[in-house]
Amino acid sequence: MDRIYLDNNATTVVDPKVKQAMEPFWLQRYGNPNSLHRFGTETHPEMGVALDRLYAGIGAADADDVIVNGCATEGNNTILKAAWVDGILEGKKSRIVSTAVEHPSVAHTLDWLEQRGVEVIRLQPNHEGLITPEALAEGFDADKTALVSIMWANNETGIINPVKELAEFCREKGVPFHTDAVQAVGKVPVNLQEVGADYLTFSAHKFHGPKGAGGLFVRSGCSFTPLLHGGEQMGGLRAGTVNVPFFVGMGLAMELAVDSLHYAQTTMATLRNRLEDAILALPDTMVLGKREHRTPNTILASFKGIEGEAFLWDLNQAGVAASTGSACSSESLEADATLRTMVSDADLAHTAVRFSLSRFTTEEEIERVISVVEGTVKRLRAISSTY
Ligand code: C6P
Repeated sequence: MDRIYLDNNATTVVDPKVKQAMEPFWLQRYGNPNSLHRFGTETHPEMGVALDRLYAGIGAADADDVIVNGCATEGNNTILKAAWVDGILEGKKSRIVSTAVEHPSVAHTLDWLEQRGVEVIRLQPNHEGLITPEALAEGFDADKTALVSIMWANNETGIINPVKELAEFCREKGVPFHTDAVQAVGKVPVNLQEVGADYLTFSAHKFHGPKGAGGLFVRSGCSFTPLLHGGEQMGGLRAGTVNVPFFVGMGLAMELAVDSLHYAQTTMATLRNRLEDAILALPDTMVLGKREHRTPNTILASFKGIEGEAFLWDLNQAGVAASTGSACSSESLEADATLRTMVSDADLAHTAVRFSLSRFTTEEEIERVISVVEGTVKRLRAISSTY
């Protein structure tokens, strides 16, 4: 039985073209790019191409910085801690404004900063799961705020925030704006010429690149304090020997993701909708967030009377991989943050399952998942004590 992978918000398969592009940098061209001999310098052309692809992929201008790093968790930590160092420790500001539904790499960093005296405001999404400019504006104090950090698209629901308007609001107030765009790249256009974010994070393994590679955009003229000090790599903005194969792979993965945007928003969305319609055709089910507000690959569905973990177990037995929410909280039995915020019924929040597609998901796979889901729901409800 072939396995079916519908957990692409956790990570994605590496595109074979990406794997191939990384290949020469393991055994042949393994030099340190900072070395002056040929082993080092022969890595430069592909690294240059990769960087160009990253700039083009997110619409960064030449004067901006795109810092290649280890993952989005690193990018998010870097920016939040830089805001603490630059804006807060120096006594100019006291506050970071974010949301109650950020990924743990933002949420737990904010908790850590809070324990060190930073005032953290966590905005609640509205009934549609969106963080609106009105919610941001309410009680906003530009004099106190060192940074606003609001995710572009939520990893659990796929809900897309109005980042253009949020960034504009911050620009008008003169407060820097960061967005975690991990779940946006390759699913919606991410163009920093149009969206005036000052900082943006992304992660290669969410768009068919390698795990352990990410990027941090810093707009020209915005203040920046590196997290890692040491060598002069990345122009001194992120010390540490550059991981050349991952760098090259991420660049190509970005280009392929952007080239596939139309496919993602049409064919992939159609497959997602087919699965979603089949789920909603079952009694007592719901999907969080309006379709038009979501990334084209994500469904967070609730099945009354069925524990999310039990559902996943059964799906797994049938060869289907999904998740109950974000992969890094999957060992916790607590309903996750996004769900607790959006669903008032605690029982319903425990029944959620996330299905996330990729551009490699096929129609046959979706048809098989539908029949597995239908069978699983019937069986688990028959033995449920709450249904
Ligand atoms: N979310 C999920 O199952 P890393 O792994 O550091 O490259 O990415 C972290 C990260 C940051 N922001 C968002 C919005 C994310 O979705 C993730 C990764 C996965 O939802 C794994 S926990």
